[in-house]
Amino acid sequence: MIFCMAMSPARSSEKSFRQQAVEFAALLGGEKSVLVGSHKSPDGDALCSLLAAARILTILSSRPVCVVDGQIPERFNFLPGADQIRSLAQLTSWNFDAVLTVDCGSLSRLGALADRIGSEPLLVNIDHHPDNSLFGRLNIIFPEASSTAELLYDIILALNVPLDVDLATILYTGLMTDTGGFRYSNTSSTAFAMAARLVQAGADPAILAQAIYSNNSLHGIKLLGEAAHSLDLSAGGRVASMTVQQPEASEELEEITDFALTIKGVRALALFRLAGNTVRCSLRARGSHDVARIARKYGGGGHQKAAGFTWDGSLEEIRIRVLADLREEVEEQLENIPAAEKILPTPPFKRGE
Ligand SMILES: [Mn+2]
Repeated sequence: MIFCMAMSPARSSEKSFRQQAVEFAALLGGEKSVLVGSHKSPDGDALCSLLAAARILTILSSRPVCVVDGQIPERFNFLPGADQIRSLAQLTSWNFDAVLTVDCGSLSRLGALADRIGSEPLLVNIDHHPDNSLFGRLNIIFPEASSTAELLYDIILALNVPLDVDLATILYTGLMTDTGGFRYSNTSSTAFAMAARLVQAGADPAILAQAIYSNNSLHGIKLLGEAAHSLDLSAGGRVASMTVQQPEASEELEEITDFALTIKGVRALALFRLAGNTVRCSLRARGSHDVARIARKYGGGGHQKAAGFTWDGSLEEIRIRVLADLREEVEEQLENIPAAEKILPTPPFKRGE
């Protein structure tokens, strides 16, 4: 017997999407100077969406300038065009006909760019965050898309933009990073169909996976050692905590925090980073547990599954208090854990920030 899964029609062939793609080209194409921005502290999808959008705009005869607030993680430097991404301080003048934002759910997520961009009359917003605040004149928002890179890929197909090796490499990297290397729950059949087409066009899955996932710094691995050494489980193995001495936050520390959450049975985690006289606490949760609530209690904030706060007091005091809060959180919801999550060490679902 042959089973055949019905595939939904490609977004790029849907009439309403094609109309949005045509409007995108009409608003931003034709020799315009366009600022392309994304959320601060950009991740893979944000960077790849910036670079893909810039290429589309160049083909539409416009002059894109990519700008972000925050450091570009070193591992993304290999992406074609990454050296063209500017910081706000590097902009010598502000003279744009239009603004495009990609992978950014709200104006405030733009960081230092928000003040300047908020007042731009011709603003186009392309994103897949479900809570996007529709701040553009044209908003191309599809929460069911795996990544913003997927939406740019669909625009490329709808507008018949040629897919060369560089563009395929950029789009594949955006898709791969936002699906956690094709592991998160946004890894749809559409995402795989897109990946197949990009590989056909020249993207190299092995080289790109290596560039992103097997490119750790010595510092990062030593930090992992320090963090792992301090690992401690409580609440019957459902809460993990780690402590490191690091003056600066880093991408490596974020990854270590996510990695420790994959310990079998762990539902929530706290990382305490000692920086001088202050303690920076990062909280993570799996499933429906909510750590933002706990972060807010101490003057911080964040998302349900990833939050944090800064504490100007003793490590021991805040450690005891936070571990008690986390214990309460995981015990309250003990009955609601899906059977599969009890046995599978799945990482938390993350849609690019
Ligand atoms: Mn994203």
